[in-house]
Amino acid sequence: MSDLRGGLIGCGFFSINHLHGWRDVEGASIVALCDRDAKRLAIAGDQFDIGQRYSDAEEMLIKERLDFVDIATTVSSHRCLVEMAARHQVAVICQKPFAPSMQDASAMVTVCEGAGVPLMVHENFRWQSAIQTLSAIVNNGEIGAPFWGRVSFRSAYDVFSGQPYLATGERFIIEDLGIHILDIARFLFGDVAGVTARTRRVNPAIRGEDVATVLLDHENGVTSIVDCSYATRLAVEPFPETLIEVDGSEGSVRLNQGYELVVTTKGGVRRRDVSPPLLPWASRPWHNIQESVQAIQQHWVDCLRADREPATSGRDNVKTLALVEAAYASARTHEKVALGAL
Ligand code: NAD
Ligand code: 89V
Repeated sequence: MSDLRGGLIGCGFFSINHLHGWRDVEGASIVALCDRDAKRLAIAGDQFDIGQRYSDAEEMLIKERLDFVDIATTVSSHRCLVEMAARHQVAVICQKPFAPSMQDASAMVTVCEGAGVPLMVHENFRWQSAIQTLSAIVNNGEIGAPFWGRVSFRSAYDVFSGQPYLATGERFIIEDLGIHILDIARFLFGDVAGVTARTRRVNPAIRGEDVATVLLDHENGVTSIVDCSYATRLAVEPFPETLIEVDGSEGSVRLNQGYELVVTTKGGVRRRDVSPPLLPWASRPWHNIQESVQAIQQHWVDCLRADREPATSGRDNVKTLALVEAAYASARTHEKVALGAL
C-alpha cells in the first residue's frame, strides 16, 4: 500500500515537531506545506526538503492530491481550514484547542460528518508512553475499581518565549494546557457529569489565568482533581511532566516527577522507571511531548487505513472542550456546572 499523502498547514513553532514526527511515521508522508508567512514556509520547507509550498491553503487543496491535511495553526483559523478541507473531501487532523467555542466545535464535527471526512484533534498528551502505561494499569484491574484521581501540571517554565500568543489571550491556562490535563482525566476516569473550578492570575505580565484547580464528578462516580499552574516554582522544574495519582479499591498508582511509576497493592510496592524514549530528533525537556506527537500521528494513519474512528476524534474532543467551557463558567460563577447545562 502506498503512503498516505499529507499537507501541513501552519509552519510555526510547534509544526517542527509535527514534521519530525511525520518523517518517522509508517504509512504516510507530508508532500506539501502551507503558511501565509513566507519566511516560516521557507524555513520548514528547506529543513524537511519539501518542495511543494503554498501561501494559500485552498490552492494547496486544489493543486495537490492529498489524503489528509494536518492543521497546525492557532485556534482562530481552525474552523475555516477544517471546513475547507471537508469541502475538498480531504481528511483532517486539527491541533488543539480545536475551537474557541462549543458552537464552532460542533459545526466542524457536523460538516466533516456530512462530508464523510475523518476528523481527529491533535490531543497528544494522553499518547505519552508513561500515561499509556499508567492507563493500562488502571484498566487491568490491579488496583481494583478507581474511586479518586488527581492529574496535575505545575511549573514555572517560560512558555511565553516560544508561544508569545499565550500571554495575550483573555483565556490562558485552562484553554491551552488544562485542555490536555482535562483530556487525560477523561481518558483515565471516563466522561464527566459536573465541574467546579477556581482560577487565579499570579503573573502580572500576562492577560489570562495562570493557575486553575478543577474538581470533576465523573459519570461513574469517580472524583478527580485537575490542577494546573505556570506560577509554581519548584526545587526541580518538572516541565512538561504531568503527574498522576489514582486510588482504587485494591491499591493505588502514582506517576511521580522524574517518570517514576509506583504501584501499591496488598502484594507490595512496585517501582518502575517509565521515562519516555528520547527520539533521535527530540530535545529535553520536550521529549515526552515529542514522542506523543509521533504516537498520535501513527494512530491517525493506522485509523485512516483501517477506517476506524481515532481515539481523539472531533466527536470525542467536543467532550473535552465542554470541560474547558464548564471550568471557565464555574470559575466565573463559583457554582458547580452540570455538563448537560452547556
Ligand atoms: P505559531 O503561531 O508559531 O504558528 C502558527 C502558524 O500558522 C504561523 O506560522 C501562521 O503564519 C500560520 N497560519 C495561521 N493561519 C494560517 C492560515 N489560514 N493559512 C496558512 N497558515 C496559517 O503557533 P504554534 O505555537 O506553532 O501553535 C500552533 C497550534 O499548536 C496552536 O493551536 C497551539 O495551541 C498548538 N500547540 C500544541 C501543542 C501540543 O502539545 N499539542 C504544543 C504547542 C502548541
Ligand atoms: O500544548 C501546548 O499548546 C503548549 C504546551 C505544551 C507548552 O503547554 O502550550
